[in-house]
Amino acid sequence: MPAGSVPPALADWVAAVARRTRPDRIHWCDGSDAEYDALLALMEADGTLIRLNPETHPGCWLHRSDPDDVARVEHLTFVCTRERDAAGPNNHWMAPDEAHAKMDALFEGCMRGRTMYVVPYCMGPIDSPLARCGVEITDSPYVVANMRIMTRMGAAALRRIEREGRFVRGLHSLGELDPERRFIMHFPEELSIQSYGSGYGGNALLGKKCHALRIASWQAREEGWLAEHMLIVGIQTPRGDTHYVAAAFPSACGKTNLAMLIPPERYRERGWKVWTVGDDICWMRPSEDGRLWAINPEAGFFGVAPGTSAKSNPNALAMLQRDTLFTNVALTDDGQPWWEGLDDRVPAFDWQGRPYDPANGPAAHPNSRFTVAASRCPSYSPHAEDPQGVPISAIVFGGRRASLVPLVFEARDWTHGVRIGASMASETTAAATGQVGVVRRDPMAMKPFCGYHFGDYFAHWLSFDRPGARLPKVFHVNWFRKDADGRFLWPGFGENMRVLEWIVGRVEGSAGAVESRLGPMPGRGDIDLAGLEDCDFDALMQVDPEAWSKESEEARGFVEGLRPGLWRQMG
Ligand code: GTP
Ligand code: SPV
Ligand code: MN
Repeated sequence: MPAGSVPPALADWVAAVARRTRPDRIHWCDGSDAEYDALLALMEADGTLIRLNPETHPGCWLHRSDPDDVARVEHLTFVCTRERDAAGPNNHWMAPDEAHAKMDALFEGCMRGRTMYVVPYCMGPIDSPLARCGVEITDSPYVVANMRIMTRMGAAALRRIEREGRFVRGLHSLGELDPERRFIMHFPEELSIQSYGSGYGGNALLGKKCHALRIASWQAREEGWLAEHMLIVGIQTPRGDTHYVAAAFPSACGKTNLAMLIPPERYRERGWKVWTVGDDICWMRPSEDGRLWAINPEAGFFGVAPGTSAKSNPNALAMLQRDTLFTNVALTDDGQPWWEGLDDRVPAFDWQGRPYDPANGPAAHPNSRFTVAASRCPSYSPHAEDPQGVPISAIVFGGRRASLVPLVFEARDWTHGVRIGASMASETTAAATGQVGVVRRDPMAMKPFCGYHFGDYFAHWLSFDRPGARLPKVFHVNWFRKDADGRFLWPGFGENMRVLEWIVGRVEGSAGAVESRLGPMPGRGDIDLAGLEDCDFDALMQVDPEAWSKESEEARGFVEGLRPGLWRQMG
């Protein structure tokens, strides 16, 4: 037990878990440097981590997952509410009693021979009224090390839990890493999570998707706020005003990249700056001034490695030079991390540790990741840890759509914005197991993360439009439209600044637009295209009326299938 007092409810729960799981030892995490170093040493000794080249990458480590455990598993993820309808058709559901019986059996004796770590953590700045605490019990030191980077973990969180009494209980075990014995269960009515059989990212770092989205979205609905799969970025104009934008893109669809965007030189010369607040999750709450104020509940980035380069995301690359955990990337012959899109070197070993052979597929797993402290990001906002959060001026929805969907358009008002968010669809990516590249409905990028019925979720979004509210403007973007030869029509990455400039201009009332059936859109003269002579703007903005009608009909059918009458309420 740690020095100082532990709330009895926490002590009792830890004791009960230990009786069931039978660990050899219990370690209460304090979050100290010494503890982190000891964990790394332990994992180096048992092969869980490989030290990377200390000259080029000091403090950096590589972890190789079990090859069957490299992504979230949506088909094994359940929301266990008393009433099936509360979870909605958007979630897999299991009755709480049945889920508990199943999980109790799996956890029985599963920590024999292992250490059980008790990880108190805080999602959000430790002194923020918007922040929430949890405790994850896990038998994976890799999970502990990641939680230390991704959350405010240790003694300070424990003190807050002691003060508040309330915390989300997360129980995790690697089990046998057997996909047949793997479940991620959520009990929102009990504020608890149980995860067995995976050590990977969103399945195992329970503060992230399980707590900060699935459980938090449930709490947010009860308490009148929003827990969203969104980045938060500050756009500073040449006049010195900073507008905060929250953007929901599905997994592996560009949140980290947009959050860390470096404006093209022409913009920098004029005084534009971009500040990173968060890259994956946003908690926002209406404040007394009528605006939505947002915090990033995380303290680190668990980002997609492939595609990250000095050209696409120099901020990310800079922070990955030290004190970073890499998962499932490839290795060069001198022990440096490598992935597709980084540079033109040829790696020596692939993500499974085999000598690299292109016949085996990509060298780095397509869902390989880095874990790094947010404070290491060169563009980290000086307001990222403000307890009251930052005020949101614009909400952007976006998906990965090879055809049909134009570069950018604007919602006519909030209710229309909710309809646009609810109508989102996107091609699936390697962030979850299953087929890649299939268009599926992913409203507000929350398909895998909303902890309750989507019909109730959209109604909750609509409820923010009330007297006195000063709601953000809503937009939709698509960086991923392709030409007939399969090439991206839009250069993306830093050049997305041009679209952000238009969005900020619309917020300030200075940018022009043309009306369209989708909503206002930039005309040729409304968006800065200087230097993009090769870019076919008309092709990017073109909307096929018939195909669009079909798409809208599908979205309407989807929304009406959730709760009849809901579509009409959406502007
Ligand atoms: P999660 O962490 O899974 O939630 O993903 P994310 O939304 O943060 O996605 P991320 O920014 O890591 O980007 C995922 C992939 O999309 C990477 O391979 C990027 O290189 C690529 N990508 C990001 N932005 C752009 C863009 O503007 N254009 C194009 N073509 N690709 C992009
Ligand atoms: C995502 O899949 O949206 C991620 C990675 O951000 S994970 O933490 O695995 O959910
Ligand atoms: Mn994500």
